[in-house]
Amino acid sequence: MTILDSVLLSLLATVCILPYVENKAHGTGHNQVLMKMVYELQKDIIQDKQQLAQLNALTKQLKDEGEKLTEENKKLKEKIKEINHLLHGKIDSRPENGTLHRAKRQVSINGPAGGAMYIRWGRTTCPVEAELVYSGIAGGSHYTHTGGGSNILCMPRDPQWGIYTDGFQSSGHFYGVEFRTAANDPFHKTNANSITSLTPQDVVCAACRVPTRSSHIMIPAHMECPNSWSKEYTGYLMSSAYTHKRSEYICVDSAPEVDEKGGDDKQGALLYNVEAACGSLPCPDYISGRELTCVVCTK
Ligand SMILES: [Ca+2]
Repeated sequence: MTILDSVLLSLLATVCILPYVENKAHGTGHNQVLMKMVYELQKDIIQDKQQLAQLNALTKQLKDEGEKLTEENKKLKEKIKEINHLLHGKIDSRPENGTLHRAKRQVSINGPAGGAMYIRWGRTTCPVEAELVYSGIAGGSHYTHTGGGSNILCMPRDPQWGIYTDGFQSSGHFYGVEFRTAANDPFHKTNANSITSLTPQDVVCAACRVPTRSSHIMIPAHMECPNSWSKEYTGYLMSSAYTHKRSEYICVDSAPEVDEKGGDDKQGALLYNVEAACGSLPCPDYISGRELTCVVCTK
């Protein structure tokens, strides 16, 4: 018997049975009324008990479902933790881990990774939208040597040496680059400290990066970029002399700077303007003897 049952029975005794005992002299009719009241109360008690049992069952069901959900939630959290752990493990175990972390760090410092890269020959600065990676002086193979690299490199001014043996032991020699312009010199002298001839000035250079664009192209014989491309700089095509040894063609800025200490004639790699020569080149669109232009574009 529950507490509720006890309370109800006590109430029944107080309200119904005791008055019945006290008043039984009043006759059978009154007795029947009292019995009916007791019957009704018993019916109510039974109904209440049934409802209570239903409520208890429902409460238990809800509790069980709640516990089940908590358990599933816990398992789900553990699974997510496990996946995160695996992902980090995979990234960390990749061989280029160091590069990745450096790239991530770079992204947080300089914005998105990537960006177009080019060398601006003849200048130590980059155009407005580009950032300077480093500036230096051009270097390549001696104009009389048959071997060595044909490309021209932008050399930092402060070399960092590894293990070395002073004196020449190897057959690979590397030189600075000088201008060799002639009467046909097409360059502006606005950045050239009032000199009249670029010969025999050293050629400076700047490594430039455009963080907001990812492609770059040097277009020979053009001074404008295609639609939707951005012009980085225009200039003139230069290379070694045809009587010398081969080197690559580079686009030298139309208003080159001169290096303060670069005015002496020291030979080395030499750069000449490149003139169009008719034949396989489609003339008369190309005109024989004209200095070829160039433009560097990014997108
Ligand atoms: Ca010419």
